[in-house]
Amino acid sequence: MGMKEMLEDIRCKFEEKVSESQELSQLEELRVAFLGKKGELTGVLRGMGQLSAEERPVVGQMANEVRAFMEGKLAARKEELAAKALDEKLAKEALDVTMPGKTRAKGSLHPINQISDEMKDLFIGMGYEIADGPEIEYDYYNFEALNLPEGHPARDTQDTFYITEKMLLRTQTSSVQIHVMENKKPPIRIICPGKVYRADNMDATHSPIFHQIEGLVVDKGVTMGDLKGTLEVYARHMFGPETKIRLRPHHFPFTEPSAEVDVSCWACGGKGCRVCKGEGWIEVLGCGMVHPDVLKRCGIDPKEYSGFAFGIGIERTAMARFGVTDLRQFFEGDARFLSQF
Ligand code: 2NL
Repeated sequence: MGMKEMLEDIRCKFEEKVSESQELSQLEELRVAFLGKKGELTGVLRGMGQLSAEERPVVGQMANEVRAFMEGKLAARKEELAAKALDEKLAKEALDVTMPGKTRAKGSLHPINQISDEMKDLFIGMGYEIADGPEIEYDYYNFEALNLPEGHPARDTQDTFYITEKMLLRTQTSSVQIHVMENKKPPIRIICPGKVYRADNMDATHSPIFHQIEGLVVDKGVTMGDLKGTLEVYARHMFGPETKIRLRPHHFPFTEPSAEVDVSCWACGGKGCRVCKGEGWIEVLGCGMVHPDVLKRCGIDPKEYSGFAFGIGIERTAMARFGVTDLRQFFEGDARFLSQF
């Protein structure tokens, strides 16, 4: 076969292979196989030395044309394949804007936080500040400072989680109020919301962890009348504007006098119904005038100052407000329960 025929042969073979190629990588292989240093075209050109002086420029020109043709074919096919790849990619990534969207479940505040926030808002509106403190406390701040000395039944290890002999999980947020009284001169007007702990088994009305808000006001000339007026505002805000309150004498070691507070039933207005178990009244909190010994221990002179305090259970209030009969539901985190509030 003469050189011209060989060149034509290479050109034909190359053209066929290029048009059959489906991948950019195949094109690169063809380029190397035909036009590379050890490629077919290069092989033919190497044999040009044997040609006569007349033939050489003719074959040389033809070889150049073949090379130009092949390079042109390569570039054109490359463009075609790139366009094809892009089309495929776009088809694969096409966005169907008519597909239904993925809905995200909307969350809401936990009922305990709703009630707690509502209480905080009310007391902030009356000029109270929010005070915070540790959940792990010294025995002194949880008990001793509140007239609950060693040996007092409230300090029983049956009721309290002890960490060491002198440290425990607070059973009430009164401990925070003791810290405030130690560190600040009256007037004091604070509420202390937070988690408290009791070594109780979980049942429909008990939990080893629950939430409380305690309030404390200490100033010159604070009276039981101020306490009662404050609680009346609280009761109307939480249970409706028609709500009446009733103070029943009680005993707490840290207040004197002490009282338990009932509100008129929000369901029947006091006539007696299932909600108030026929009583017309429902107990909602405990309160009293801060015991002079408690003030004294915090460095506040009870001859100069007096104060009132109260403690409200948040779970219990939330159960009343929302008609929940099993406390455990507040702690289970079942979205079917929580989404109702
Ligand atoms: C309840 C209701 C109460 C207090 C908490 C208190 C705090 C200080 C001084 C005096 Cl620092 N009192 N808190 C007072 C009365 C009731 O909580 O049923 N507790 C067992």
